[in-house]
Amino acid sequence: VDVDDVRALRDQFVDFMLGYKFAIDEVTTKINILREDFNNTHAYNPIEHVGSRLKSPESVLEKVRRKNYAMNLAAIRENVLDIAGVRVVCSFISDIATIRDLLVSQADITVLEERDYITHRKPNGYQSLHLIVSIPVFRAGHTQRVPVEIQIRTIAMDFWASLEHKIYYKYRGEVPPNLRSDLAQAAEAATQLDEKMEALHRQVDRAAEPKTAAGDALDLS
Ligand code: 0O2
Repeated sequence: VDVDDVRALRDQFVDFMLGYKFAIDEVTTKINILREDFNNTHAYNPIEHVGSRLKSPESVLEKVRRKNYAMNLAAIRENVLDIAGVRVVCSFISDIATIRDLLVSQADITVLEERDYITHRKPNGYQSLHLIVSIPVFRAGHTQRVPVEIQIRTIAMDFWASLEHKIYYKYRGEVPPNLRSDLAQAAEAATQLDEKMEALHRQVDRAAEPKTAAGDALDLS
C-alpha cells in the first residue's frame, strides 16, 4: 500500500465529511434565527431545543454495507442522506408544522424527501417528522449542495425515542416482546400527553386573546 495514496484518501474523506459539518452549521443557524425571531416578535417560542450529529465514519460504512451501496464517495454522497442530522424539539404538536413550513419555504432549501412518522407512526411507536433537505454550502473553492436530515418532534416524542434507542442498543435490536409492548404503550401515553398539552395550550391562547365587543369594527390601519 502506498502511503501517499492512503494520505490522499484520508484527505478526500476529511474534505467530504467537512461539507456535512458545514451543512449542519447552516441549518442550525437557520433554526437559531427562527428561535430568536420568535422570541422577539411573539413572546412565544415553539423550539425547546436543537441538537445535531454528524454520522460517524463507522456508521456511514455500516449503512453502506447494510444497504448494499457501492463503497465509494460518489455513491455514499448520492445514497446516504443522513450523514448530517439536525433535531428540532418543539413544545407542542402544532409547532412541528410551523417549523417545517418556515424551513421549507426558505429559498435556498430544497426538500428531497419527507417522512411523516406522526401521521403514520412506526409499528414500534416511533413518532417524528423527518425532512431530508438539501442546502448550498459555500466552500473556499466551490459551492456544493449538501443533504441534511432534519427531525422535528415534540418533547414527549423525543423522550420516548431516546429511551427506545437505548433499549434497542442494549438488546442489540432483539428487544424482548414484553418490553416491546411496554414501549408501544408508552408511545400511546406520549401521544395522549401531547394531545392534552396541545388542548391546554389552545385554551391558554384563547384566554389571552384581547376581547373585542361584538359588532366592534377592527381598525387595522
Ligand atoms: P442515529 O443514532 O440517530 O444516527 P435507516 O437509516 O435505514 O435505519 P432510513 O429509512 O434511512 O433508516 O431513515 P428513517 O427510518 O426515516 O430515519 C432514520 C433515523 O430516524 C434514525 O437514525 C433515528 O435517528 C430515527 N429513527 C427512526 N426510527 C426510529 C426508531 O424506531 N426509534 C428511534 N429511537 N429512532 C428512530 P439512525 O442513523 O438510525 O440513528
